[in-house]
Amino acid sequence: LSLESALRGSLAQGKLEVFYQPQVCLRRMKLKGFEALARWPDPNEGYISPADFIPIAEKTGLIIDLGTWVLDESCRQAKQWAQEGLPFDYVSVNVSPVQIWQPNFERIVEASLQRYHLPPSYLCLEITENVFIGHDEARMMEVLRKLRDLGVLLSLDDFGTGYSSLSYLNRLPFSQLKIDRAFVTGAHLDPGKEKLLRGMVNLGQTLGLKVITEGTEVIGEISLARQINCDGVQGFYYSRPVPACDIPDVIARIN
Ligand code: G
Ligand code: G
Ligand code: MN
Ligand code: NA
Repeated sequence: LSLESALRGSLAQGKLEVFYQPQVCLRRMKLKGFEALARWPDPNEGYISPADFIPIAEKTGLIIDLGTWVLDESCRQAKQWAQEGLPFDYVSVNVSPVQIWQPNFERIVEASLQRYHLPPSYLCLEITENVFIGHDEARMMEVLRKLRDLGVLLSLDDFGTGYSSLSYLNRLPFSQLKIDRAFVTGAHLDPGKEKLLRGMVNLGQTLGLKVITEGTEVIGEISLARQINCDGVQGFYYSRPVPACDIPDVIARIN
């Protein structure tokens, strides 16, 4: 059985899961939101990493169905948490470049929001900056506008590693910037790295974006993020990605 058909089978049989990783506001010491991350349970290996199956899903087109499912399940879960009164602002869902360039992608997003009567501000879409490769800014602007008009938040993911252009950062309707963990890991131990991170945070905030660091794993990185006034941190220090049922405990530990 190829990995692709096994993945397709698991998706069809409802065997995929979504884990959630908190993002924390250091200024208020409160939970801000969660990133939704796909998980593929394997009877022998525990979980197969999305780093292994997302690229296959993208190559085969399966990412369309898989991504639609993750989005829908995340909206369902966000609505449930909101109804239970959990203190959070949004759930962030990764959107593959393959998904965003589908015609009418915004209809798919709208359908999930409506299915669960989820207010759109509870949903954030994480778009990796590589989404721009091979497309012009005008087309990108059109797609992002349609999504923004729904009322969802847009986050630029993996900032600094891909096809970065500071000119689009200034014009496209993102509300959040996620600094890739390559710039965060060990930044408290390396003055050059620290300056770069500080500069990236200032740049994002000057452009009116909320800035989140990824891969914030040890206390030194947390302290630095606080010192340079980052809007939020995500990483193993506060929590690994966990199943939805563990989230109330994680919040109780953070807030
Ligand atoms: O959760 P983890 O760190 O193992 O994820 C590895 C990679 O897989 C990350 O780059 C993450 O963005 C990506 N990924 C995880 N879940 C999804 C998903 O639902 N959709 C897309 N497009 N990427 C995902
Ligand atoms: O590319 P994306 O930003 O979607 O990546 C999310 C991935 O980062 C997930 O696979 C998640 O498991 C991983 N991740 C989250 N926090 C940490 C961390 O503190 N350290 C490391 N090494 N990886 C992390
Ligand atoms: Mn992401
Ligand atoms: Na990233």
